[in-house]
Amino acid sequence: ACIGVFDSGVGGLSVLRAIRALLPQHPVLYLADQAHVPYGPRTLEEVRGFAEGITRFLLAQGARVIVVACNTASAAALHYLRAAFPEVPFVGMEPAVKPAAEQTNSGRVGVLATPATFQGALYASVVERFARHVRLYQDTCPGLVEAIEAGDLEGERARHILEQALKPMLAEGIDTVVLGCTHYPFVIPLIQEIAGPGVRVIDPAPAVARQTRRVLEMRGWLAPEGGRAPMRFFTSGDVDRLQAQVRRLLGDEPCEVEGVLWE
Ligand code: DGN
Repeated sequence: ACIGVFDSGVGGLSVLRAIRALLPQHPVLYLADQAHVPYGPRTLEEVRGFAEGITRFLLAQGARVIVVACNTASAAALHYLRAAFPEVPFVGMEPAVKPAAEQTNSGRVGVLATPATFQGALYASVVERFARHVRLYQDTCPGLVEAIEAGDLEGERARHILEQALKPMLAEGIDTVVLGCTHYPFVIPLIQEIAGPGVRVIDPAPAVARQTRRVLEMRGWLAPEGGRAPMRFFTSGDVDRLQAQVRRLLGDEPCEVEGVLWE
């Protein structure tokens, strides 16, 4: 079965990378909604509208499972998508507070995500579940998604944003950082450098890939292992730009990008 993956931009490539490592035999469609990036500051209704149009497009292209590889879109639209497309299995993102709560020694955990993710009901339910076990420190890292979209993975801009976000949390004694935005795994080296070797950084992508595998298995859609199925990339923005971004972020995977518009 073909797996459809989408994000506002290149963040979902961190999830795609993990899906590719676990399920190389499954074809993948990846859509970056770069005409509308960043999603973080938008209203929930707006993001819901984008997510619905993208899902329709990916299904029309042959996707059977949809991975919402964006915390913001998951927070805004996952319930809505499941109701709108009841026959389609969706895999979504949620800030990985659970593994953080299990692993922290200091009981203090930093969470980096977009404003929309922090405002959503999904995050509120996570906080409620774990508030008794851990103290959570939040930051929205304004500008970091844009910096990563621009390819700034270790420059001054990204470093400054991350220092502003992490220093106050580190002063409070966090020993674990949860990446609640799929763009952020691309700056893990920088986060680790600022936070120091004693701080654990949690990238949820491998868990999302395992969940995707479970969903395929449950439906009887898991393809036998062997071979590498093709991938197709789409953007609502600039085709050459996404092509260069995929090359830079994913390395050796061959990649052809197509432009796309949807209702
Ligand atoms: N990559 C996205 C997320 O995980 O929240 C969205 C980032 C954005 O568009 N602001």
